[in-house]
Amino acid sequence: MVIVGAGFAGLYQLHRARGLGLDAQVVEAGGDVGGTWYWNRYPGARCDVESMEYSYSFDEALQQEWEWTERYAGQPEILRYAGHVADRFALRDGIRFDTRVAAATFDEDRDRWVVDVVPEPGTADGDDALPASYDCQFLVMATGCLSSAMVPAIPGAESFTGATFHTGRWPHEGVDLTGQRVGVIGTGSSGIQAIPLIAQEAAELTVFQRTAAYTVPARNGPLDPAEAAAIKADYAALREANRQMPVAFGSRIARRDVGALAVDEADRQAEYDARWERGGFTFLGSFNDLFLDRDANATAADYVRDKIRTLVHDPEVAERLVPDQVIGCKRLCIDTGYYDTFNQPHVTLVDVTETPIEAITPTGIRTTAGEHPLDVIVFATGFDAMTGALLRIDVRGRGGVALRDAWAAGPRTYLGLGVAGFPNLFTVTGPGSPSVLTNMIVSIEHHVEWISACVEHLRDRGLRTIEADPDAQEAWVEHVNLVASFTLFPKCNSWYLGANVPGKTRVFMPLPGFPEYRAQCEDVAADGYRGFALA
Ligand code: N01
Repeated sequence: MVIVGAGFAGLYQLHRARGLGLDAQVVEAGGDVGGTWYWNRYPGARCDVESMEYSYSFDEALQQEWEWTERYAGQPEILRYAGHVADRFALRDGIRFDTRVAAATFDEDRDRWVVDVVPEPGTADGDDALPASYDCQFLVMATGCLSSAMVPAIPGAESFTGATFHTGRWPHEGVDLTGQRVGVIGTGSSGIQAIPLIAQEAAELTVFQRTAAYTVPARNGPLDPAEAAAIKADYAALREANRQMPVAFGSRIARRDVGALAVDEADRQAEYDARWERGGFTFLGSFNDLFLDRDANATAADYVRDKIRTLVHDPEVAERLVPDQVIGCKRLCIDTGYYDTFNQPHVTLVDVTETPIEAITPTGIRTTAGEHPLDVIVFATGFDAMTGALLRIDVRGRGGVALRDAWAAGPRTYLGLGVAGFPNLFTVTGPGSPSVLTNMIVSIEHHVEWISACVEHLRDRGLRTIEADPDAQEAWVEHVNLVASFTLFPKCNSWYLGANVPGKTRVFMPLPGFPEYRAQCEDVAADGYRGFALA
């Protein structure tokens, strides 16, 4: 088995593959394990799922021994955790670092994949003794949903004489922004986490905002040891309760099972107040129809808009920060001190919808309203999500068909796990599975366990290949679209739809609802892998 990526998906897949006695090799572009947490080292990078829930559940001793220090773990701590897992399960010798998978070709005569690798640009040229390609029966794409960083094509970018950084490719040694004039483009989760900390260092900070985002306070702080101990006393119960949640986390603060408009104004306000004070995603669990009903959703959106007007002192700046789309349609952001940052005299907000960016010049960014002189530009402009990392690899299935061509009109998978015409290729948290709408580690564990059981099933029966049936795949794509159409998710230009990448076909990629999905996957497996051809 070749596994592409040594993030949380690749690490666990390697562990399970070895448990099955497979000869498994991970190929990783980064210099160490950790995936998204290896690359995203920007100031303030922190998980938006609480640390006691954003961690592996597959090993009781592991979850008992690891001690998280904060309610929401920061990037360095999560990276340490990934390293600990790699060491504890002796995984490092199965991982080839600083190496990128360039191509993967299915050899139909032998029913095997040939995986070509190249040294990651910017790293040492690689060890000549190591193979330039791997030959394998199973290919697992553990490539991550948000790993293909996107820098917008802005005219003149190459002329800028200062430094530029993307949040998702932040230098390991850090960046000293003290006394610098810094411009940040982008106000999604990454920008919203980085901006308050960049403001602490920079002499001047200019934030270029295209779409105002909704953000709620994280209320991060030290993890209460008593709370951690109580969870550890029956960790399995919390894990299973989370698997019953549509988003696979947050079961400790249950969603209120009533519609937002079924209660009176005072009750509604009290619910939002309580969850705003508690902090985090539970805000969107205030009522059971916030993702389903526009009017219900508007009550939550209005609540946050009012908060922004209270928190930001300058009314004009506040209005620019007030979002107008459905709340939760783009992923809700979780912040520490974001709105207060705009009360500081050295911080300027530029709305690039009102005054679009015309060009990057040698000395700054020029909008239609004038030039903003800058020493540093930070791109917090996100990722070619869900398909970007897969399609960057030249994957060719039966008949030499390229995955890029098969997905020209948007990604098509069966269960988000298999692709018709690409036998024995598995996608971990692929498009068409709940993935980014859930706690990623829960989804990763589920997929890795499903894939591992599937491989065992084939081996036990002397079978060589498994391949999604084209009809089952089409029915699955329709199912995902149908489920999404009942929600408010497709109602705005989000990266869930690919709307942030110019020219990308707009298809809603993740499937809302983890428990139903999990049941469907189990049912498919129990029914002899219904919808797959086994040979
Ligand atoms: O990326 P984004 P991100 N000119 O795509 C703007 C996860 N994550 O890295 O909205 C000007 O959300 C773009 O504007 P618009 C999480 O799942 C989690 O912040 O497209 N602006 C937007 O404001 C998250 O959702 C955590 O109009 C341009 C921003 O750049 C996902 O990663 C932390 C532009 C991109 O926002 C991605 O988050 C960080 C242009 N040409 C990330 N192009 C936590 O766990 C883009 N933008 C907390």
